[in-house]
Amino acid sequence: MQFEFIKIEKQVVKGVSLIQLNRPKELNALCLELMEELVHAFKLLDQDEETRCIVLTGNERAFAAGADIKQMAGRTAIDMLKIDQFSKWDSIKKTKTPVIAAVSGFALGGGCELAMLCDMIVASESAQFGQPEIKIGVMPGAGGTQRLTRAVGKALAMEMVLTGKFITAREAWNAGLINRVVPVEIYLQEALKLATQVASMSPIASQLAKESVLKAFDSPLEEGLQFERKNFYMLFATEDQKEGMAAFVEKRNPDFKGK
Ligand code: DAK
Repeated sequence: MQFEFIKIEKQVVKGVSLIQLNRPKELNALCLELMEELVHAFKLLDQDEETRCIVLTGNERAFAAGADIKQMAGRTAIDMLKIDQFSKWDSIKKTKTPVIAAVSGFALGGGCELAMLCDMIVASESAQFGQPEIKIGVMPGAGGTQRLTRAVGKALAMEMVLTGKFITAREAWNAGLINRVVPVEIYLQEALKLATQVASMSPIASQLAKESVLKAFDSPLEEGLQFERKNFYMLFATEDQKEGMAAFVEKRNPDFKGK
């Protein structure tokens, strides 16, 4: 598939593939076509055995300034229902490979929601996060009221959602929304460094660990613990478990094969 609104680079560093949103003039506004491409890209990389971690980025000025307002402006509720954008977001959510967002500049509306859909967020000092949908007469529709609230708590989430206030990378870090704030010159490098670390682990263990952490968001504790236990047991059926533990005993680095 040819991509117009995104770029993909496989194995940008060992085990890591990069997806870059590429509508710079529109601040990477998430038009339908871009979202379609993004769905394909995630599926492609999720099936690629060499890709053990994915980094999703934009550019220095914008990660993404939200869904494309110009494209959405004239739509009716029935149009929205028929287009069913949610299936695209749901498909991206199913990515098993760990995903790190490398965010600089604007991460607004759907852009903030897309970053929150990722498993970790590395931000540049110039990053700004916000859910400004209220200012255009709507509200967040792709997880902004749920994931943001779980990450930063009710007080800040309510203020951001009801006033459209942006928060800086530093504030986002203090609130627990993101993992790192680094100078703008190195935010992508830093995300790739973190991704390399993730990619050096057993990919099966990473996938099941990711799945288990995400389970904590939508299940009662006992159910989550049972889920975790099953995944834990399952890893003892892998060669990577044997390799990882043998490497520890033999005082060498493990060579995980994803088997
Ligand atoms: N959509 C379309 N175009 C956008 C855009 C957007 N969200 N954001 C920026 N642009 C365009 C601008 O129109 C401008 O284009 P030209 O006028 O040059 O043609 C260009 O990008 C540069 O923007 P500005 O000239 O405005 O640049 P400034 O530095 O002055 O301002 C800004 C930057 C980010 C503060 C400003 O552009 C802005 O406020 N943008 C809108 C931010 C926003 O409200 N975002 C939330 C959109 S609503 C759903 C899933 C998700 C969503 C909905 C449904 N489903 C699953 C159903 C999400 C909804 C949203 O995200």
